[in-house]
Amino acid sequence: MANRTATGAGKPPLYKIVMLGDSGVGKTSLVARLTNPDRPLNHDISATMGIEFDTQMLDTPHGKVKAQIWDTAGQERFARVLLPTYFRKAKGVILVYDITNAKSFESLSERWMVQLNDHASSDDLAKLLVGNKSDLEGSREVSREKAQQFCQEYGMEMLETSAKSGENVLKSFEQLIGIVHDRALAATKNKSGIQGMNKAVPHQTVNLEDKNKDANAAENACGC
Ligand SMILES: Nc1nc2c(ncn2[C@@H]2O[C@H](COP(=O)(O)OP(=O)(O)OP(=O)(O)O)[C@@H](O)[C@H]2O)c(=O)[nH]1
Ligand SMILES: [Mg+2]
Repeated sequence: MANRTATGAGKPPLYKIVMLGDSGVGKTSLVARLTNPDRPLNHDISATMGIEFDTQMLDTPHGKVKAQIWDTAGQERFARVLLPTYFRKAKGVILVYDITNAKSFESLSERWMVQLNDHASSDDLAKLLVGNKSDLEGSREVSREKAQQFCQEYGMEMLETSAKSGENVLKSFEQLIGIVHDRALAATKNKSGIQGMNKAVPHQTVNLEDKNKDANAAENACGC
């Protein structure tokens, strides 16, 4: 969701991004670390049952933007009915797995990418893969290589994070929102380019028998 012009001065643009992944991978913990960096990780956190969202100002190479981060429920019984709402007007998605839980990684292709393709127009959606719980290296079940293969297959970047230590948490959100913002800027540019062309070439009827007029029209039409 971008409810402001991406290039306009004044209020920063607002984009909706969605956290997806199995229950327990750490989606809520990642959002909590982002929004309250100094608060210690809560191990007794309860499963998300519906939708929670937070907004957070983030820096991108092209200025500040506001992210509206939708933290979703990983548990199937909560997630199923809410999926269309999760994806509605979303501009970016963070796909989260737990590096110590192979099943949570398999779920990405078996479950979450399927849902994403069913409910979202995938071309519009910027995606980032996040392997969370990097502080638990000793219990790792998912290698970086495996995750990188997934990224190549689906065309996205990846980062490993720890909601416990804070490693790469801000970087992940900034990286995704940077892609989202760049796309919005490019779309705005294209739009104004097309409008500019339309202005340069107002509706006109070309008399094909008049060779001079014909040449002028062709010159105008190419926009050069
Ligand atoms: N060691 C470690 N534990 C983590 C990390 N991130 C989350 N946890 C723990 O993992 C458990 C689940 O975290 P949540 O943030 O509730 O997971 P979730 O993905 O939001 O789960 P649902 O809301 O059920 O979809 C909690 O006990 C967290 O404290 C991390 O980076 N490292
Ligand atoms: Mg949660």
